[in-house]
Amino acid sequence: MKRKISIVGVPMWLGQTRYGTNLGPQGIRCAGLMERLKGVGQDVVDEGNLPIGITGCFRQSGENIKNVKTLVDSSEKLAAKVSNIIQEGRFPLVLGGDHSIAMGTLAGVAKHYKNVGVIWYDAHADMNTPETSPTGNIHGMPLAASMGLGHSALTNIGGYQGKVKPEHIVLIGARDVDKGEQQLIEEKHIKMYTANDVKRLGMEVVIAETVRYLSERCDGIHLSFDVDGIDPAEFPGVGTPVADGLSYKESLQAVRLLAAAENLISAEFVEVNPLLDKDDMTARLTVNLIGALFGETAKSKQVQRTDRKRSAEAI
Ligand code: NNH
Ligand code: MN
Ligand code: MN
Ligand code: MN
Repeated sequence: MKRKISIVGVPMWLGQTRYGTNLGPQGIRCAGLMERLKGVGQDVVDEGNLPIGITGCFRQSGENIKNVKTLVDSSEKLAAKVSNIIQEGRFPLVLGGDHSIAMGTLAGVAKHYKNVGVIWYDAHADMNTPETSPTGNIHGMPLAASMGLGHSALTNIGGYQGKVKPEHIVLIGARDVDKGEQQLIEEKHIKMYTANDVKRLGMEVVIAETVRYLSERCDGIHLSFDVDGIDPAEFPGVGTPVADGLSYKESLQAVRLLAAAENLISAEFVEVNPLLDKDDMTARLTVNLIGALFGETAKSKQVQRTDRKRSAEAI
């Protein structure tokens, strides 16, 4: 599908404790993102990184939550940016940064869509509150906050509460879910395909069911893609690796299937940490995933390679 894409990078890392996810947007760009999206004929502009101006390091308040103020400030900026992009009739492609940025993305998207559907592709459920979080890291809380649960500073981002309804969420790839999160998933009947479910059912079935489920209930679908959903053997550049993950191949299949979804309205790719990466593997494969989400196929990649070779020969 042709979409008018606006890229925005969010160099944020204070949603967790390992420096480096702030370098994610640049790592993904340097792995060739623009060239690849243009190569499949997409109208794409790169709006650069959000000026979020992190000055300090970690700060822990009295409560079990870290860096609230910094995260709220940057999320407000991101929410406004994403909302503007949608207002202009364009598709926001947000590059993280850690997963806390999803609070801002969703606050911007949900201004325009009353019933936004969310695909949360992740090893984790990110549904903690300060009461249930084992770490106090906000990147483990954005989905709860977007549902209106947790710290009031987070739930009120964008100036309103309840961006996403629990019945409009589908978790894919989960395999490290904390106790409080598991309770919430059961209590709210949140749809979840664990990494094992995906192995059992096959990704094609999972995505088909997910798109059908969300299309019946929602006016648009947002893809929140945490790259730690993929097995760390293939995606080593992440701060919280969890074994027995989804394969890169399955993930490529997932985004290829989503490329055809007309009601896909926004996407974010988060948690790439270039400092933990091996030979830029994670960044490069993330570009493959984004390319595929916007129409790259095995065939189109082949054509692009040949074209590049020809123009190199011409010089
Ligand atoms: N559940 C843990 C926490 O809340 C880990 C979250 N880490 C993530 N989430 N990377 O995607 O701290
Ligand atoms: Mn996450
Ligand atoms: Mn995760
Ligand atoms: Mn855990």
